[in-house]
Amino acid sequence: MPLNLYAHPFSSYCQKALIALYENDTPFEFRMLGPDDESTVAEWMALWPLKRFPVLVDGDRTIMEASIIIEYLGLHHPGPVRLIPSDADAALDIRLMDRFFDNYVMTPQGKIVVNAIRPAEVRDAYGVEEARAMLDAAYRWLDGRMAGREWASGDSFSLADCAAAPALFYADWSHAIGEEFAHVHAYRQRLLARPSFARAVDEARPYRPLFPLGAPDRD
Ligand SMILES: N[C@@H](CCC(=O)N[C@@H](CS)C(=O)NCC(=O)O)C(=O)O
Repeated sequence: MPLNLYAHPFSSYCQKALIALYENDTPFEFRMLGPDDESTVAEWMALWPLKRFPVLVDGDRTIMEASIIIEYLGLHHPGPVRLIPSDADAALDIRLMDRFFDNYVMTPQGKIVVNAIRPAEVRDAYGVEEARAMLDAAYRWLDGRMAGREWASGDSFSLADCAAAPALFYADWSHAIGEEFAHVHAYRQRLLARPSFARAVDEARPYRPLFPLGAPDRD
């Protein structure tokens, strides 16, 4: 039975999981969550009533949360690219960076985007200011961290980079990474050049008009 991924190509968390699948050429079926796919949407809502995607189904197992999907793939469908090393200490730092990108980059950037699609009377200007401040702090810290590094943790591409790629991609659209953060810009470019993420970005291009803040005319 093939792996089934309930996802949308333009979703940042789905791209995070897709990068892991593409890194290892893992076969799977893409279950599109879109307005024209009502029965797939109904299946997904039954699987995960919290209504968040991606969701991976492997036989009788349902796996939620992009990080856990990547951990699961490493355990049950491993390929040549190990995104989480067996060395526990090295894995700890990778998980820290994964949390960093989810909590301090993806989350505040999502707040800015969600605020833009709310009705004007319930917009949260204060929350958006907080999100922008968090992103600036995250960019500053990451810039120091990335000095002299190729990837977010250790010497090779990992779970942390799967999280970083869509997080920095969309964060730069929502709240531009300052020019002074040269190491973050260089890292974002390296992520864009990684074939697994380049593929995810290409597959999502047709959906750019959906970006609530207006997608810039660049990657
Ligand atoms: N913590 C979840 C977050 C997943 C998430 O928020 N996904 C977004 C799409 S990028 C979503 O489901 N949005 C639907 C909604 O907010 O209603 C993960 O890591 O997978």
